[in-house]
Amino acid sequence: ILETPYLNLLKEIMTTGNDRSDRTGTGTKSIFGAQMRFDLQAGFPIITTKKVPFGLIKSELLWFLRGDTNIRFLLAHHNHIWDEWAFKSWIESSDYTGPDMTDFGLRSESDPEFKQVYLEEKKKFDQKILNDDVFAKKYGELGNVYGAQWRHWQTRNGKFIDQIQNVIEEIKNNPTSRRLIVTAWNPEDIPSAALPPCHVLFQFYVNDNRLSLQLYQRSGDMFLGIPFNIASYALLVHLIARETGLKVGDFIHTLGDAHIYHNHFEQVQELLTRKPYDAPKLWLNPEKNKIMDFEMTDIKLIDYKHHSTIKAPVAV
Ligand code: UFP
Repeated sequence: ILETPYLNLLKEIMTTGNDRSDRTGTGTKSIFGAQMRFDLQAGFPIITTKKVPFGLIKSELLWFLRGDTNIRFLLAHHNHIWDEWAFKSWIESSDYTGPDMTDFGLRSESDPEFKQVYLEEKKKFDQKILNDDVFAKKYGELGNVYGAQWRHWQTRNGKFIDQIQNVIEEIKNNPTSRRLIVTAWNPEDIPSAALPPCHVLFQFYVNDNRLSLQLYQRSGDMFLGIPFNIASYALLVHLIARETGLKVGDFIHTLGDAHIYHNHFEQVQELLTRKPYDAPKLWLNPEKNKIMDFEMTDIKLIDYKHHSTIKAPVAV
């Protein structure tokens, strides 16, 4: 069963994790330094013991790979995972004249009346991003997030580095290289980043015509974030393998602080009572060979059998 390393790591953290306070004030059980390995030949490692929304994973990864840092593309694909960051800069701007939205995240959790007002404002914001070019340019932009660091990392002399293009070239021309690295961690940008990159750096390795990838993730929310991250990077390996003419190898997921939030304990226990299904297979449109040509409909999961969704609060 492909997801066994994930289930085992959940168990390990529940039984041996350190009780720790954290930035969000929620509290976690956490361990430092953990690794999961998934053989991508054996299937696609999306978690089956709960439903993981693969559509959101696809559109987010395509967005990163386009070097896009504006939420408009995501909204056009009904993906709202990055909205709050853009919305925050809008409500803090002098152009915003609507109701007070200070601390909208926390307040909408504890105050149902405020939540309605917030959802209304958020909807208006999303519509405006989609329909108004000037507004989208000004307030849909997230700045130096993954797409920017991967595809147009700015250098001291004002030039740009396309790490993805470079690594693809290197994989093709110099497959035994030990320098096949893409980094999202740009120390210069960290102080101003709303959320410093969680997936910090990844490295490729080619052996026997198979492409493997190891990711270093500094911080992992084991219940909510990690199932997304696993599927996203597994998909990335498949896409880069397609463009470089290789088969897929392993995805190795290395974690710094691997944690389970206190308010996810019950959900984790529930998940661990479930029997995993066989992993699905990934289908990529055989007519496409370049990552930039892939669209949503060119990527599909075949036979994704899964248990039902388990809801859990997001720590912000
Ligand atoms: N987190 C993930 N995966 C991600 C992502 C965030 O697990 O892709 F963007 C979680 C990890 C942590 C929180 O619980 O979000 C980020 O908080 P911090 O910056 O304090 O580590």
